Amino acid sequence: MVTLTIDGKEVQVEQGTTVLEAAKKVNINIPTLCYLKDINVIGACRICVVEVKGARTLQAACVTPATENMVVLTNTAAVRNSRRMTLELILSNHPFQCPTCVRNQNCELQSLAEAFGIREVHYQGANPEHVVDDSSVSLVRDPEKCILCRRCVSVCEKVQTVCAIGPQGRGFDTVIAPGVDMVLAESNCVNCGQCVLVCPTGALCERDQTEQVWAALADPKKHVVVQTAPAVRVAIGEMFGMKPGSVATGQMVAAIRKLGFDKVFDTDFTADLTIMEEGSELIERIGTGGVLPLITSCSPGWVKFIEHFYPALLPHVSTCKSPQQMFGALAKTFYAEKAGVDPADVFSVSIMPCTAKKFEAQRPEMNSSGYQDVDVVLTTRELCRMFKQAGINFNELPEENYDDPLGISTGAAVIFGATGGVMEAALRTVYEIVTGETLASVDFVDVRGLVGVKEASVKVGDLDVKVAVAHGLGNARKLLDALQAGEANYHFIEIMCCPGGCIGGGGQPIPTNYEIRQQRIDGIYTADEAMTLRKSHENPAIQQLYKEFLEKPLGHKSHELLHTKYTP
Ligand code: HC1
Repeated sequence: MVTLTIDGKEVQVEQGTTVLEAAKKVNINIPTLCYLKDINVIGACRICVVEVKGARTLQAACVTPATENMVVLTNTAAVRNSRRMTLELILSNHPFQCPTCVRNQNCELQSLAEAFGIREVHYQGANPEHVVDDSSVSLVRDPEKCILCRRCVSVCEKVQTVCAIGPQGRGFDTVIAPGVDMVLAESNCVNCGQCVLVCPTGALCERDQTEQVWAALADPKKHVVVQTAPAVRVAIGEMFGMKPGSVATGQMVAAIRKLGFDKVFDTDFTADLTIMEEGSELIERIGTGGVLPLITSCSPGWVKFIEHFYPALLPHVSTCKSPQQMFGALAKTFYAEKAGVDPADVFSVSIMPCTAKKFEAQRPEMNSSGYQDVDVVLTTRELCRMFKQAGINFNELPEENYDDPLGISTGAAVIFGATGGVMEAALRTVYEIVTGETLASVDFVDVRGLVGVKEASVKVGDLDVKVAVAHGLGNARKLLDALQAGEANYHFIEIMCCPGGCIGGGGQPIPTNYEIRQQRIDGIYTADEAMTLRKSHENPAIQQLYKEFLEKPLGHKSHELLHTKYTP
């Protein structure tokens, strides 16, 4: 341990702790722009400078280790002037587009400029012209708004191990972009949007498709249906001042209905259906000596990752489409028929915590209804924008319920939104179907939580079913490397692209950090416990769907509508 003094307060920290982290321990907030704990610790932006007694120059707190008897001052005239000058230099090379920027009022640069009272910029930057990269169906990259903090580069490289973007060019011409003059759509970007979540400005954002949805809602010929993903309900309230993890399902349903959708349905319905299909696929593969371990397929960033980086392992991936796409296929077949609507007139919208879902919806495989199964995917952030445009007072809305029958679900479905949830939901069903016995407890806690790779073994009849769960593609890579080396002796693996699972998806409210992810996960299990039914096979609407339409899991119709093949 070392003892130091920060602004007159004595603090004890472990050897190797930075001044920035030591200051946090005594509630002293040092501003930062490039810092991301454990991910981007490069001292590049110089906003976190502090005075250290005995040092000749100001020191960047994020990269300066705390030492014994160190005396640190974080709020002197020299510190404030330096931070102000640095901010002015950044702003001198930044477009003044705040009112029209997607991150207006949620921008770290804007907040600091405000806090430091910057009313004028005394420097003239080079302001080179850069082209906006809008080639991706999920993400938009605007290099002029980039402050070169490299957070996006580090997340893409260290957390996701995708390395789709990096610094290109030199000096004022430096841009963060895919290499060799590629645009995002041509790169190996998996569309996860983790870069968007850490971008301090509006240099990276989702592709906004709200206008397409407004147009469909205004078209009297269109029958507009919407599905909402499990993870949206525990995050959306944050954009209206609620605590992270608040379960705002009923208010969200009411607000969506106010926008004018004809039906408000739930992705959770098809999450239950996924468990019926994927659980049956697991049982079949175990019983017939099929390819094991079976790996989940519902996270589209993850699917693109395995297609790019481990194509030889694709036979392990479940043939099940994701719940989003199962819903899309059913909306324009089963539902359209039931509602007496021409499927050509059904406009199917989904609300997702995920930017990669935009990519998934337009994959050529995803049109088994004869149309594009899901027409538009909006992120949580885009939906909130629509609420705000419509003047909806979210917090004051009385709760409403989803429409029937595609709005009926169980607790097993809502936990899809947290890492380990798909696995837990599958175990609840597979156990009871295989053994014919009722589970004493439905809570498989070993697969819950934010540990990167989790393992468990569950006795199902005579078999010890071995499972593993990874979230974040860096953790997925560890499991895949083990699988390739013949060291992954599992029956079933769940992989979610984003850290924490979908609750940490790239379309979620900003900020999304470690603590907020944990709070949203807590919200997911609160929502699970509040459900009357907590096992997918007990969902009466799913039982009815099989009776009326699909016949049986893995049956002919299921294969036509609910399963797919991914190709390298
Ligand atoms: Fe997800 Fe899924 S859990 S992938 O994270 O399987 O996005 O929430 O909707 O499709 O159900 C996302 C979330 C989501 C699908 C489900």
